Amino acid sequence: MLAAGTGLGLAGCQPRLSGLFTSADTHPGDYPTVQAVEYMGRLLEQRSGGRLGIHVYPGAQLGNERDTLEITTFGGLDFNRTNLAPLNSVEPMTIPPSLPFIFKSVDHMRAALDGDIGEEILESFTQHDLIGLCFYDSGARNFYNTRGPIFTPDDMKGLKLRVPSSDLYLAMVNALGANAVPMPFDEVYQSLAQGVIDGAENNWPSFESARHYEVARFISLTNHLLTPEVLLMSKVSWDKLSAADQQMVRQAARDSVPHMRKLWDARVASSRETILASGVEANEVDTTPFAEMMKPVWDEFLVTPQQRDIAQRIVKLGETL
Ligand code: GTR
Repeated sequence: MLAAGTGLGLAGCQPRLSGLFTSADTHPGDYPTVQAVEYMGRLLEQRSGGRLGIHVYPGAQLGNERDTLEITTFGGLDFNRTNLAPLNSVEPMTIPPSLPFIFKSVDHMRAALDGDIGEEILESFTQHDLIGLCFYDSGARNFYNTRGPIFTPDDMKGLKLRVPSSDLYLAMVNALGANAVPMPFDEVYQSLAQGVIDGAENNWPSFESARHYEVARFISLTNHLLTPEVLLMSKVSWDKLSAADQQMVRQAARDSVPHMRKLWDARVASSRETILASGVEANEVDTTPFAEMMKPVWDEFLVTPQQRDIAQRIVKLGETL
């Protein structure tokens, strides 16, 4: 009944059972995003009397986020958990929550995405044949590298820093004086180890679980981005569901968010501890000059009135917190 039979011949893809949705994630099986979608699958199983469930393919085994997004768009995958960054070039409404320094804190990010702002962004995916179901936390991203601590933008000059495939990230890193190198997430460890790049930027759990910290021994706490994760469903799969099942899917996704946040907060703490215990040098950063340098980047990427409206509302909401 679901997208069964869309047979793409994906390597490693098990035969699709009726009622068992497929989902892709770039992270390993114990990562909070994977665990959250599996939890959602268990909710669906309970609520549908065993009729519906989700099989998550973790560890980028079905491809990097750009590839799996494309597969999801034409129905070869039912669900996809990705970051908003690879969607920046697809949907302009993903730009505001991806802007450097737009969120003051995790609470600010959660408040924005739990309300109307989040709903409007999720809605914007429909025109791309994707159903936006919910946002998950991705914490704050920091720069890390193999060379030395970053205290000021000057310290970034000439560093080759990996960014996800997003023009916004590229512009951000280049504006700070480093050389941005777009690259899929699963290639970063090797590129760091081989010296192809000097560093990257990510949250504590990704820095830890992808083992980047084993090579990049300096992390500078710039907290420059809190770009969230998103759970998307293929519209092809969605359209095959009854209205009642669509509602059940939406609700199960929503109900997985508080669970994810608990897992997330615990994972941030444990990843941070593992990294610091391994001797990685972490330094605090006065982010004022970094944020200043992002003004032209905001102007360049906030193009439409809708984008500017969302960005303004996010900033305003931050002032009330
Ligand atoms: C992580 C995110 C992944 C991926 C990765 C990246 O924080 O959870 O989905 O986008 O960053 O930088 O490519």
